[in-house]
Amino acid sequence: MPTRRHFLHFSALTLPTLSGFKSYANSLFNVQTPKYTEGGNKPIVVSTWDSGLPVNKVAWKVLREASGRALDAVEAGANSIEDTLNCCVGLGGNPDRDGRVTLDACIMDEKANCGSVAFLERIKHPISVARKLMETTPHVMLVGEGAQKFAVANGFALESGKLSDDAEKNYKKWLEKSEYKPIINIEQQQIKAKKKGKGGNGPFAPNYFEDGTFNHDTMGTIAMDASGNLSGACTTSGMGFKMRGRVGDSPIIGAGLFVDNEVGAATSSGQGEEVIRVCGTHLVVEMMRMGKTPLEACQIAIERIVKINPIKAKDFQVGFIAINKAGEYGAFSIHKGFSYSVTHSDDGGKVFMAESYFK
Ligand code: SD4
Repeated sequence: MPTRRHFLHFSALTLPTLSGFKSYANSLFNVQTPKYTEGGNKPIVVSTWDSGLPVNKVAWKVLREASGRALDAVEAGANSIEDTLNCCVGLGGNPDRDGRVTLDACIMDEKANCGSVAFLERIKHPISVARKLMETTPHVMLVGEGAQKFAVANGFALESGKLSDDAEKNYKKWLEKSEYKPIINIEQQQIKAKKKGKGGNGPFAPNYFEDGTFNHDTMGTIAMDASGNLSGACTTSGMGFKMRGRVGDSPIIGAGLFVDNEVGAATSSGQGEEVIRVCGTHLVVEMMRMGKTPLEACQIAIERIVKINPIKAKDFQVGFIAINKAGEYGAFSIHKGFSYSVTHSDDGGKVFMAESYFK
């Protein structure tokens, strides 16, 4: 069962409720677990979540051309979801606890060029700002006001900062229960608050939304083009109702995204703090360098996270996806429910359910 909320951008037009959205999503996509990875897929694009399927579709238009570049493909894919209304990517996403949407994104190409923006406000396409930074400056990362200034100086429009209707509604609902003051050892209290949807409205961000789904849904996209070159992009509004200024793994090279053109690429979604702790996607790629398949490499990285605190891991989600130079792909998550989208032909792609540590 996909548990994603990205489909709100479809539901805004056609579906009034989350349950309606879920059954709509199920009827659209054949969610399944692959028995094995398939080799030799080139070009290929893989994205986090079932909402990655339309993202892949956009990326595929670039990749299916002999001269199509993976970097252009992942940027176009990221732009497409940044343009849609959804909870977790782009300016329509859920705000921080101060009611402001702050965006994180990064991009990396086959030559280890990388660009990243974090805590960026009122700019529609953070992934393109990250690419601009990568291609026109000696820097890798810009944050906050400086990132916004750079974006505007490079022709990106400064948007109004007004919340989307969905985000406004979600924020008001969150405010009803929010506790703004930091609580020491809140994680322990969250573990005790086992009841899904109840725990976590502390100083950081709720682990779960009211409907019981995990609070995160970043778009990570990794691709290999017809020339065999790899690139990746990761874009998000981060965890909903996060502390102001909080930055997750998504804009951090080696955490939310890593590409090594000799080996493979990986990206992540989930509770960023836990991914940062183990340099998650760098770990996945290094495991592939040592000969592990993408699936095995993702599993090893998840096990590394769980091992740090197996009790705490029961209450947060992290998922990794990876591809290697042979065109194999794989994914693994801590909990059930992490879907991912794979496209390597004109057939429209497929959604798979990742295997998970907790069954
Ligand atoms: C974060 N990893 O900000 C990102 C968010 C994510 O789903 O996946 N959100 O920690």
